[in-house]
Amino acid sequence: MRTQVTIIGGGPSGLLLGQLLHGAGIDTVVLERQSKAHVLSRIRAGILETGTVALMHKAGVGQRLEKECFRHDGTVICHGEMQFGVNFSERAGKHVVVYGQTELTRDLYEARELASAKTLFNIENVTIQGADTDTPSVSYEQEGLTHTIKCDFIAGCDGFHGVSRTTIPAQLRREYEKLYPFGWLGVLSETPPVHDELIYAGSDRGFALCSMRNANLSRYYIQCSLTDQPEDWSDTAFWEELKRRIPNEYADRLVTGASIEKSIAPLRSFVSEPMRWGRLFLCGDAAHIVPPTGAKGLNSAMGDVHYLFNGFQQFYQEGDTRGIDEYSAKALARVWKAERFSWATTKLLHRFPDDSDFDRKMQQADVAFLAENSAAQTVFAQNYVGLPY
Ligand code: RFL
Ligand code: PHB
Repeated sequence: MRTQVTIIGGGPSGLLLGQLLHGAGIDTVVLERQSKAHVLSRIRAGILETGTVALMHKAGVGQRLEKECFRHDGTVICHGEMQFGVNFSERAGKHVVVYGQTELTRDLYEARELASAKTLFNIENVTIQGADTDTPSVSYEQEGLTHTIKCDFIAGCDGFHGVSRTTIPAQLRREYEKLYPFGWLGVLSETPPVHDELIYAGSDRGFALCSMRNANLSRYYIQCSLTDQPEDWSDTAFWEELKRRIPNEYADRLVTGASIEKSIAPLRSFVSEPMRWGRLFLCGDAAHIVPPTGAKGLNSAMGDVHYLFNGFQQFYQEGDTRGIDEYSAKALARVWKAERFSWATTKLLHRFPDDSDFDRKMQQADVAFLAENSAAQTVFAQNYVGLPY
């Protein structure tokens, strides 16, 4: 088989890149290790920057999003009983929208099918050959048979645990990592959200986040120990702990119900540089991970897609390699700022087990400063709505 761009990974990065390339008349094959049902059952990000929404429109897949998303002009931040709002529209001139990653992924799969673009599911043992030559290829196994795709370029959109990053020789790669001493326990429930904006809450018992998917679907998170398992937390225990971490005003009106999904995610900051080796380009979680506190994971992945698509388009339409040559540096410049914001917001609101009394006072002073200072709120809002591409 032959294609122009082989895309490894059928998550949001691979699918959006594929759709944009299709629109530009560039042929792709997407290789996905899981089944489509499995990919669509993963509950992940919920907040989209306006840049991400614009990319969905550019790819021609923005109609349902436009109709069903919820516009958020600000968020609530709390510490104990202290709370304040940060208004994104006033401070940064932009808003964000609530639209689940699951829905975005579903829209992209539908569009890919409509376009009759090739996606292979349940494929195994993907390997990349000749990435540093002019004749790269990708091999994979399906139903016991090995197949090879020859191509011009390979987009490694296969997430943190994929094969693309580690195909780059270790001596050419530099990895930066920070592990956090806690995770997030997330619950999805068919209950109305407690508030019409997200609530980011720091407390002496640890962090909590009240988020949502729609008027009758709520997403809540609490900081938990890395040794906890989802089964350790009954629904009742989860709701009780959440209520203890948010101001009484919200705890009193929280509507609880049975969880329909419950999972724990560890928190990690990670960047692998560079994001290119020859004709292999890393994109999204394959190259970088953030703790979810700033809602930057999916949105940073989409930023990469923007730069990579422009590079490929310039190459195929104008024979100009400048875009692909600059891809890694441009994507990393934006990624590191999202890393900084996610790390800073995590530090601002979580309870770190080793924190001294002094560290706790510093954290409280940071939150108080943000509550009182309009310049600090502007900086927060500009980062939250997404830095320009
Ligand atoms: P994905 O979504 O991980 O997609 C990668 C795809 O590649 C496939 N794959 C392979 N396919 C073929 N061969 C291989 N060898 C392969 N190895 C892997 C995988 O099956 C998968 O389908 O990466 P992508 O597209 O870059 O998208 C990034 C986003 O998914 C990610 O940044 C966010 O979801 C991060 N994230 C969150 N971000 C937020 O902004 N808010 C959140 O609340 C939030 N929650 C989360 C998250 C990530 C999580 N992970 C990765 C464990 C919760 C979790 C649990
Ligand atoms: C979510 O709704 O899943 C969500 C929202 C905001 C975040 C993280 C997760 O910062």
